[in-house]
Amino acid sequence: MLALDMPLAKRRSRPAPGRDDLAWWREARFGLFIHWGLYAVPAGFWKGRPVAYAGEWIMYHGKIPFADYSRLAERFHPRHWDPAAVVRLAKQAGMGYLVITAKHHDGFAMYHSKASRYNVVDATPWHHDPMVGLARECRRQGIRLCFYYSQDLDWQHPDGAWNTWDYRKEDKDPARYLREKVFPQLTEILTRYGPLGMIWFDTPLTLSREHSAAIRSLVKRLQPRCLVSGRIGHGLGDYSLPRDNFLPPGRFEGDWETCATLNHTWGYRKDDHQWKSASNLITTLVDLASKGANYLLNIGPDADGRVPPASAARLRAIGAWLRVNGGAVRGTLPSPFRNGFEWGRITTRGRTLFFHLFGKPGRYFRLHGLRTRVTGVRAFADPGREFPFRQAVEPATGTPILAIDLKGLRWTSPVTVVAVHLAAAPEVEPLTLQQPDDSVTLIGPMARVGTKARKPAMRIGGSGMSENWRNTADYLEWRFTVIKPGAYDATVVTTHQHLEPWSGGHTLRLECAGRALRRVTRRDALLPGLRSAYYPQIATRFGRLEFPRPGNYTLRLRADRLNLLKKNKTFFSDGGIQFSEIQLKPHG
Ligand code: FHN
Repeated sequence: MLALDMPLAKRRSRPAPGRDDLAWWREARFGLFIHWGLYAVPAGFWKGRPVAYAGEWIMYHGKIPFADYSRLAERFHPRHWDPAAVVRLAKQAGMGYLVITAKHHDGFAMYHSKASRYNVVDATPWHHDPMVGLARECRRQGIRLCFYYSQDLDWQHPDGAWNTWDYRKEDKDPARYLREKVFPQLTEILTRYGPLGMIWFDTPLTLSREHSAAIRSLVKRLQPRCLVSGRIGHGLGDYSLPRDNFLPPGRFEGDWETCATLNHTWGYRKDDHQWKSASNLITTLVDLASKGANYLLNIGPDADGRVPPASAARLRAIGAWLRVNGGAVRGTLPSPFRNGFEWGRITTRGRTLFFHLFGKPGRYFRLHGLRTRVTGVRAFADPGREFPFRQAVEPATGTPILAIDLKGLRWTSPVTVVAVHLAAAPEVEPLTLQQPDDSVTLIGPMARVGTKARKPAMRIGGSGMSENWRNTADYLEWRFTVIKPGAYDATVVTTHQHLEPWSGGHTLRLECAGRALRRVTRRDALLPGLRSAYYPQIATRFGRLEFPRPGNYTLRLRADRLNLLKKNKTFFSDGGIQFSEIQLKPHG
């Protein structure tokens, strides 16, 4: 079964817009995604049988003829759709923008389109354009309205991509599809509903660069300040998107947004009850903010227009947390450190660092690597409560250490924030440092990519993972600081998108401190943690390294033999190693 989960627009290849058009979006950090369409009627089942994968893909995975699928419109009469309540929910959740499907891959317009009668007003007994009320409520309640528009995949139009069960692939003419449907419909949504925050394009699979460029310029001509999502393709978006539900190993560079589900589907499925917990969602929001990414979190209303109560409850729980802690998330900059921490994450605002503690801390909290002078430490939720602190330099390695006495901190689950005020903008040690829990974690974004060939083919992609590791001449190399000498166990962590095959069986060599450890990557363990849900973090134990004295070390990870099986190749993965990190932990 094909599982399409669209990646990238890897890095923004165009300069940031002159005016800061992204300012509102960066400030918001958190938005509501709404997948709503005809697919909510079958809700994941066709002729009584479940059709696997996300609900909005039912037409594709069931290979349902357009003649049959389109009849779902006759049953679309969402009596409970309440745009005021939907926008209120987004506000209660603490979100700053809302992105709703104006047209998804099934080709059905969820607004009154003149360009195609296959739309919610002309084709359903409801005869109602939900976007009119939604736009009005967004204006009234103060939230940015944005439209999702599937510009490439379209299973209704004969020239749209990927419906090859109704229409012959050879007959498809993408230019005609753009001319007859995409351009007219984009013109409609950009001229009828007032100023839009963005058009959220998706799945750029078959359109050429020229096509994507033409789509972009149409948007900018009609609404110059309207943003264009990274999935317009060909690096033409105003910001980047990793794959769905992706959490990066370290900080992103540039502007990013991770879109994510609350359960495992985007469009409503009546059998998907696997809800993420509110704690998981709050922690994920913080994780992404600390890495410089927005979080676009999805709801899939049912065919009656009701938001699943489990979704609403979770969004309200996030909102309750944000009402206290929103100032440490919204409008913040990412952590000055490129890596995350076992204990939590950091966000930044001017001269203040916000330490987001993911678990109840011990009395003495320590942080390695902050060079800037600290002027005060307070509980974010209770600024009257100050905590004593001390800054020192570890003599053997010169590592700056901040120690805070957190006695009296009221820790509230799932994340408690401590504000650390600085005398100047934060400055941190550039090398990877051993952490106070004695671990050292080496992530892709902090590696140097080297090669014995003329030029490395491998790279660390914009989302922080290794890409195109297809040549044994290429390697990854880190410099890092060890404070406590001794024996350490080395683990190499690789990953894969959970619906795609894992690429293992590569013979890797880890060279460090005069030792070489050679292993074949295999599943020795699956590491717990947020990222494992969609990108299982697969640990291969490599054995022991000795660090005889404190100081800086170099570790090189090279491949002696690459196991590049064709069957591991997918639409989005080159079939090679997807390197996540190396962990060094005290032996035993
Ligand atoms: O195929 C779509 C999918 O249905 C959904 O809309 C997601 C949201 O990011 N985008 C595509 C897959 O990545």
